[in-house]
Amino acid sequence: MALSLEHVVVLAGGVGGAKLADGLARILPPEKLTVIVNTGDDFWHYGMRICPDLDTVMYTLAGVVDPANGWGVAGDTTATLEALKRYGEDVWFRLGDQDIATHLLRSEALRNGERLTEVMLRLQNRLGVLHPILPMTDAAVETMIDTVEYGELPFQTYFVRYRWQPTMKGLRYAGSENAEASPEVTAALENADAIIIAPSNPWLSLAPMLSVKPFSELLIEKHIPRVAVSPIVAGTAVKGPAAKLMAELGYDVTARAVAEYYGALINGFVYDLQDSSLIIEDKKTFVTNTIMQNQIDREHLAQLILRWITSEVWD
Ligand code: FO1
Repeated sequence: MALSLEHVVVLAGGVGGAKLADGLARILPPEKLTVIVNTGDDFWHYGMRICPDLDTVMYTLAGVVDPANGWGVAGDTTATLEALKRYGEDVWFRLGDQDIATHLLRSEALRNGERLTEVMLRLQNRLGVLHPILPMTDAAVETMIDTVEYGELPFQTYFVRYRWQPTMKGLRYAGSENAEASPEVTAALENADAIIIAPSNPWLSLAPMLSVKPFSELLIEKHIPRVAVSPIVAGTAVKGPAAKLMAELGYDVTARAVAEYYGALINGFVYDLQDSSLIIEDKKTFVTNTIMQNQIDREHLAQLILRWITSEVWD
C-alpha cells in the first residue's frame, strides 16, 4: 500500500538545503511541508542578528534570492557597505541594503523579547512564503571552528572572512548544551510521517541541529522514512567546504562516509548516479541524479524522492 505523506519535514542548511526545500515546496502544499533550518551560522554583526541559513531558505522560497550566490536578495545594492567603508570599516561580510531590512526587523523583534520562530514566521508571510520555515531552536547555538592557523573561529569568520581555507581541527556548537528545540519544531518532528535531510553539510548544517535536544532522540525513535540526500558527489562537494572538512577530520570523502556518519539517524539514503558503484549498508537506497542546476531539477529530484519514499515499506 503506498504511503500517503501528510507531514513531510525537511532539515536544511545552506544553499543546497534551500534548493531541495524549494523543490519540495513546489510540490507539497504548505500544510504538508515544514522546513527546519540550521541556525549555527547565526551571529551578531553591527548590532544586527544575521541568520544566513534562515534567510537563504526564506528568500529562495519567496523567489527573491540572488541566483548567483544562492544567498542575499537578487539585485540588491551595497550603498550601506560603501558608507561603512568610508568610515574605514573592513567590510568582509557583504550585506545588501534590502537584506539589511530583514536584519533590522529581526533584531528589533528579538530585542523586544520575541522568539526567533515568531519573527521569522511574520517576515516570511510578508514575503508570501506559506510553507513554515522554522529555526531549529530559539536559543543561540553558534558553530565554532577550531583551526590550525587561527585557533577557534566563529563560523562566519571561518567561512566568509577566511573563505573556509583554514585547516579544521575540530568544531563545537556553543550553547547547544542548554538549547532546546522550539515547541513548533518538536510538534513538527513528532507529527512527521517522513523526514528528509537535505544535501546540506552534515557537520555544519545538520550536526548543530542534532546537538539540540530532543532532535536526535526524535529522529531515532520514529519508525517512519528518515532519508538523507548526499551532499558529496563523486568525491567532491557540490558547493562549500564539505569535502575539504571531511578530509581534514579524517573521513573518506565519499557519499558512503556521509551515510555512515548519519548512522542510525536515517533508514534511507539518496545519492548520485556517479557514485552508483558505492555499497551503502543497512539502509534503503535510491540512486539518481542529485545535481540541482535549476528549478526543474529541484522539483524533479523532490518528486523522485517523494515517489521513492511512498513506494517503499519502512520499518
Ligand atoms: N557568503 C559569502 O561567502 N560571502 C559573503 O559576503 C556572504 C554574505 C552573506 C550575507 C547574508 C547572508 O544571509 C549570507 C551571506 N553569505 C555570504 C552566506 C553565508 O556565509 C552562509 O552562512 C553560507 O551560505 C553557508 O550557509
